[in-house]
Amino acid sequence: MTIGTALIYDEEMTKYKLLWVDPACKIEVPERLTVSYEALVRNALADRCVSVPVREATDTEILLVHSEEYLEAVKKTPSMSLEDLKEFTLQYGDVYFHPNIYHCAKLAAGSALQLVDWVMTKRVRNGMALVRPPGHHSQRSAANGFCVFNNVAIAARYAQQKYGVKRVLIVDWDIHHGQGVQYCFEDDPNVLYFSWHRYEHQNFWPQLRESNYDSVGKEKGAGFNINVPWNQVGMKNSDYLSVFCHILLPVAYEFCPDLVLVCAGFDSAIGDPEGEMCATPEIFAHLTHLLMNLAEGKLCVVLEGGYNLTSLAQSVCQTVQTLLGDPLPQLADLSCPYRSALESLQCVRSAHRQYWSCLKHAAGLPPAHISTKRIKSVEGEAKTETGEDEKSTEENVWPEPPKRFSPTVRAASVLSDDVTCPDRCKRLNANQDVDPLIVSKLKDSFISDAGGCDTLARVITLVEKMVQNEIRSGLALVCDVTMAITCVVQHVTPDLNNRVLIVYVGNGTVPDHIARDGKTLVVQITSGNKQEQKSKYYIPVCLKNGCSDTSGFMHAVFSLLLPLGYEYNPNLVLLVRMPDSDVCDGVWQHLTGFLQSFAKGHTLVLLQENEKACVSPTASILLGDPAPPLENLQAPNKDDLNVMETLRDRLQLNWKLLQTISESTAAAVQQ
Ligand code: XS6
Ligand code: ZN
Repeated sequence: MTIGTALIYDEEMTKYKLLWVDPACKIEVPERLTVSYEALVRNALADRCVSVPVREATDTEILLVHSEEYLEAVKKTPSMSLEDLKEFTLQYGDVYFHPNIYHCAKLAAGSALQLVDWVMTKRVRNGMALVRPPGHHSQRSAANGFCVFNNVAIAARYAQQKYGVKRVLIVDWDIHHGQGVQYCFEDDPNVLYFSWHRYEHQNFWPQLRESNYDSVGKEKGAGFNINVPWNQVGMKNSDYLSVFCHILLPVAYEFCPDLVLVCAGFDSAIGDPEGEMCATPEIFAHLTHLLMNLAEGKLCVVLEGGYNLTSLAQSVCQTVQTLLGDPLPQLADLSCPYRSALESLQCVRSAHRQYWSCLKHAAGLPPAHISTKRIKSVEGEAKTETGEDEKSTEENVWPEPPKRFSPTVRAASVLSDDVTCPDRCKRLNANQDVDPLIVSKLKDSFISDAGGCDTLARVITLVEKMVQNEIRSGLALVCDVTMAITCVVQHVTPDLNNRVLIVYVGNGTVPDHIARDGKTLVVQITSGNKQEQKSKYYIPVCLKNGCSDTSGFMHAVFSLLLPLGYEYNPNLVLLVRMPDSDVCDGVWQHLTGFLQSFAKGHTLVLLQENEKACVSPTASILLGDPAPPLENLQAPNKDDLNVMETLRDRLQLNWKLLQTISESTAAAVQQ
């Protein structure tokens, strides 16, 4: 199993800067790199990474994406005078040249290639490259938007060529549209490019018609370019998560990439003067985590923008810490996505529904007012692009992300001696590890049968240690799952702050008092015909062909379970698997992985005693190993889609993250 996270950084890339006055370029400073790296060192994250040296990209590699004329032109810049550099710069938009930028641009592209090399040859599982200049705006024959060579585009082509990688997913979470990446791959069905970006109906830089949602790719590449335009500033965590749950993740899983590259700009974070968005640095921990089980964990993150040095450094740390496998931060108080965000979401889903079976059922476009036409900004309303524009004086302040504490034990198990489980998963033994008080309490309230009691006592001990943050996650084989659930919930919920999310896979009945106690959210995925109970806290998802239906199951995970889990924000996740569930191991592993997003990774998996075969696959995910790829996701069954849509219709009044259409459309549909 490949472990380890690469970190690529070299001070040399701080050794160029703007040499003249240009308001458009003054934010792109060397300190962007130094503060990011220093924060990684200060937080003891750099030390935990494998430090991989940079190298220069060769001409041949640069020519994978750029023209010879352009490369030759850039090659001349190191010997240019200041005046010549200024003039050379003038032919491009929002970029500057410096005698050392060519060298740095070769190192930046080379860093992305080093990362690909180390990940593809399994010397590390994943990694991040801190580079300058950024890449995603640069085009075949043009520098643009601080970018000289298109680092990530070159890396994608290189991976295809050198390693025979077939499908590459590029996720561009920078707040600008990486039009350079789009142009490079728009007719290529083997590279799926996803970008969200500040757009404001084409009033925000680079003000391109082709950054809108209806640029879906060309010819064979139709459907493989996904643009999510943000038409308002101030987007927050719930808007970003909503796009991941309802667009990116289902499509990415259907695409099934062999490698994932991230154009990781952090100008999409709060405090950034360019993006003016409100998502907190912690969101990048989640975005990273949600991508970490694609392509068997092969994830290469490459820095793009990010201009608020505080927010940038915090966001970089959140990303790297997640790559390293630390528990995720909780995202409290996720509010309703903005109406404007929902409109964009709806437009994108509608534009892509003919290309992706996971979006087949998506609604059409919202009412006419969301046109693709540029909406001329009224003076004073939209911000002017003069550089020294009147910025709102209101300071953007946010708390520093809390430290992400890692329990010393990553995963523990309660198993009988005959069941095998990876050694890295700590076994809780009956004698040494159990508090006698717990045993006697259990005896009083629950059971007479001594054998079951011993196991339950160990389970409660495990839960207690999870609550105390001594153990991150756990798994237990129990003879009576229902009894175990009841014990765990009763043990944990007297503390009023505790919320438990129960994910119940398979048929069987969740004890009624739990399904309606209002402190526990139960999501049951099953083949049985569960009565709709019209409850906010008991949500049965009944799949016609049961849990063995991979596509239907994953659809339920993306469109229901993830949004619900994020909004509920539990302190403990109980994942229960019934013997008859028929869920296949791969799907089960991805589910287990996704649930680590919640409750700081405190997941307890309960398996019925005869489910021994899935102990090892489960433990492996709890230990942080990547899940195997899920190939061939088909369109979910039509009846199932209906069931899930009906559920969503009912629940979205209470659970706002389930919404995928804007209010105006919802109103129109109801009429
Ligand atoms: C200054 C306007 C500057 C140029 C933006 C270049 C964006 C580079 C970037 N108020 N406009 N790309 O971060 O991701
Ligand atoms: Zn940017």
